[in-house]
Amino acid sequence: MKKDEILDNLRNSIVEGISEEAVGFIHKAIDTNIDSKQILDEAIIRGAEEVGIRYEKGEYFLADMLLAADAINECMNIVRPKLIWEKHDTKGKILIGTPEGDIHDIGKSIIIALLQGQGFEIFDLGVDVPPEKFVEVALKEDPDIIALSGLLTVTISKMIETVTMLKKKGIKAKIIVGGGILSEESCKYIGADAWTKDGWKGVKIIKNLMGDN
Ligand code: B12
Repeated sequence: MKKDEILDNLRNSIVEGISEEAVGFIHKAIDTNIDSKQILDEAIIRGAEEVGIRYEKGEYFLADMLLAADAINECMNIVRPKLIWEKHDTKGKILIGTPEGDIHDIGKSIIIALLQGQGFEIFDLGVDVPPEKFVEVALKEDPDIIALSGLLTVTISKMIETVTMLKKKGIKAKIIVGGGILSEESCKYIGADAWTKDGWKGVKIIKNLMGDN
């Protein structure tokens, strides 16, 4: 099977939510020496985007999205260790989570994998995280960056609450927010230092925030 064919099959099995098939193709992709960045960009991220399009068109329902999410997460578990390119000293500590009320975590697991691949140490608080939890762990771990991921419009108000509380407690870490609902304007309202709706761009921004160009 040609490389393009393997990536197409992988993407399709993700979109169809057939986990065993997706796992089979991801192993095939790795055995064929397809670059892990290419697997992530052309099959996993594009597959996740296609699921979103189908949902928005009314062709997919919640059950379809959950099956696709399972397939994506299984693929991420396999590809994540392959994304670790640099195994030297940690580039910095990042505390990440999806704020309270929001359970979307596909984008978050992708950005975590990208950041770990670049040598960052990650503290993942998971999903549905109350502002108090961000504060508690930020005080304990003293991260360089605090990253909030969110996909629901209502999450913006939780991001505002979280950032306000972090600043009130004197936490000096730079704050980045990420996810499809964000914009320059919402970033300003939230009080974050940066925003993005693109994983690779997010890595670049975080490196800039750390002063590492
Ligand atoms: C999959 C999905 C689900 C799955 C989530 C599974 C999971 N484990 O995550 C399930 C089925 C659970 C779900 C539930 C719901 N969903 Co939903 N879901 C989606 C869907 C189809 C895809 C999201 C996704 O994973 N995209 C792919 C990833 C790769 O993209 P991403 O998250 O944007 O991440 C990228 C970047 O943004 C960036 N990034 C992400 N986070 C971060 C963080 C940082 C710090 C950085 C730097 C970068 C970064 O990196 C990633 C890679 O490039 C979207 C539609 C869409 N087009 O987005 C709807 C969508 C987000 N869901 C929506 C809704 C309404 C819901 C529900 C309320 C539905 C319901 N009626 O119950 C519930 C809410 C549950 C809850 N409380 O959170 C709406 C939100 C509308 C809104 N504006 O508020 C959307 C937009 C669909 C729609 N058009 O209506 N959903």
